[in-house]
Amino acid sequence: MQAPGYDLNDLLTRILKGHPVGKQEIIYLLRLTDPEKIDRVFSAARKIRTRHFGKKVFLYGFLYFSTFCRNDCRFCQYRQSNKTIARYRKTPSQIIAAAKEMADAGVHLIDLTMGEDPETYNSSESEFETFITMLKTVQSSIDLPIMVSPGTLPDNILNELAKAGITWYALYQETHNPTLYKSLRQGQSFEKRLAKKRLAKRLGMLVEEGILTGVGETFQDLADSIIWMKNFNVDQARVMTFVPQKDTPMHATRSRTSRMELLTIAVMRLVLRDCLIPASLDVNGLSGLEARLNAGANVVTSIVPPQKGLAGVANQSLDIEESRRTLDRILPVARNCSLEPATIKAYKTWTASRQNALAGSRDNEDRLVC
Ligand code: SAM
Ligand code: MD0
Ligand code: SF4
Repeated sequence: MQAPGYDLNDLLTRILKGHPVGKQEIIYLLRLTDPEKIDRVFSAARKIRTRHFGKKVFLYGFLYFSTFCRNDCRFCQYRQSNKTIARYRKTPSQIIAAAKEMADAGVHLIDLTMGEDPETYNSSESEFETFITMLKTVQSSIDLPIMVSPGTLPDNILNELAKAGITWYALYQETHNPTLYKSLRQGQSFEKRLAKKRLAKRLGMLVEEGILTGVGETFQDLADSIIWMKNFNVDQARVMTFVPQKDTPMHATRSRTSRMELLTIAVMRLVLRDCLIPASLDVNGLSGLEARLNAGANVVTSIVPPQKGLAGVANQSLDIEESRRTLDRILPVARNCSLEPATIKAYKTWTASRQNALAGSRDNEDRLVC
């Protein structure tokens, strides 16, 4: 179906005044192709970012500590059927050393990510205890908020993480179209993945949602995802361009520029407003950072220290050993976009007030139910 036409200036003026953005309007914005019009969308997105975050940008250190995985996502190089890739599992002391190094360099958060490592997922519950002990040790050695991206943890383990004070749970749906999801995350339940996010939120954790572009989604699918994120009230909303991986079922998929990712970042900013939105270094490395920040992102993610044998996700090695995913290289780019790193205190204040608001709305819901 053809989306209705709108007057772009009128639409952006209404959005800047705080009017909610409807699905057809989202689709209209996502379909824009005229570079001059797209620039106007980016400019409106930056205005909304400035309203909520001023000139401050947040910086996330990324630590992919085990690249073993029991799953078979068709888009991912770490899928278990890929026997050609070199994998690693970092020891707790290696993880702590890398986390400390990034904390000392000045990041605001450490994102601890793993595949659904069979050593943790397919054995007894005590293996999750090893994972939790590692998290607690990192927590006590760095005094920064922690994000975990460990896949679909059992409910009781998620509960333990919340009790331990882990701030963020990241679990990306990739798409909110159940049919497309089924073809991407083969053999994994769409509903179960959503339910984990609901549980994390009920437990008081902040939740990051994420989608991919270039995997066969329609404009309608992208709009549905953005609306899903709005209704869920996600705390951080990510979009990344799919990077085709050799030796995977999607290796021959046409590789895309980041145009759709950039426009989606901007539209997310217009719709989700005070949500955190990452500019990931994982897709196009340092050279893709400026465009993502200028589209309205306010967090730089996938900052990885060199010489530790650590990998990225969408790109296994891009810019890591060349020390191009470090603060020394990132901050000049951010400053070029008129952005300055926030203080650690400002980041902690943001996460704490978001968690307090979440607790407040939960109390209200409980009262309504009673
Ligand atoms: N194993 C955990 C999971 O899947 O939830 C944690 C890893 S998760 C942070 C990896 C994310 O990177 C995926 O959810 C997907 O959004 C993204 N990703 C994976 N392969 C990609 C690719 N080839 N191109 C772009 N993004 C990719
Ligand atoms: C990133 N490579 O920030 C990481 C990853 C996982 N929470 C994040 C996709 O781009
Ligand atoms: Fe495993 Fe995560 Fe990759 Fe899927 S996206 S194959 S769950 S590491």
